[in-house]
Amino acid sequence: MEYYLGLGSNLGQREKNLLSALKKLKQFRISIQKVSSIYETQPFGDANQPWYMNMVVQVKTRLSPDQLFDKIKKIENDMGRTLHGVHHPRLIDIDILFLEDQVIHSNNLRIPHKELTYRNFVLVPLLEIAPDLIHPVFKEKISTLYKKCADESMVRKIKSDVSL
Ligand code: PH2
Ligand code: MG
Ligand code: MG
Repeated sequence: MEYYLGLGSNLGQREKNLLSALKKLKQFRISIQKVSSIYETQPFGDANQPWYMNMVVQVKTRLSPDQLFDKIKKIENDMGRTLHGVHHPRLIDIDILFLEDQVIHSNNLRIPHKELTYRNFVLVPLLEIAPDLIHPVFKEKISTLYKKCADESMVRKIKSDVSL
């Protein structure tokens, strides 16, 4: 199954944290197919926290959404993330953005990610690797959703050609 994941870090060595998370995903035999550039991004929501590094990746795995979510929590905990509040600064945050054209609402999972269409820090990197991906709820391409997005927070490319 093909997923898109969003990664973010705003504590410690942010770029390194993103890369270690990718490594750990691979260790769980989650195959990384496409990676965006790394972007430095203004905090969305609570402004009173450090700026983030964000990126998105396309991965392939046989894991179900619940199984993948479980691995993601393991990676986040492993990497020393202790606080799970919504807007706490974090060493690493990995969010499931899409699973193909599926729409899933369960207790701990909501796919597509509920807030992705409001957020430049997700849409800009997604635009880079999946401009024509159609959001299964809004039935619009990422490129269209980005044009319609009212978010004015800053996103700037820090590093392209991220090697795996
Ligand atoms: N994650 C949040 C809240 N705000 N802002 C940026 N720029 N990047 C993030 O990854 C981010 C955020 C909650 O997960
Ligand atoms: Mg998040
Ligand atoms: Mg999260």
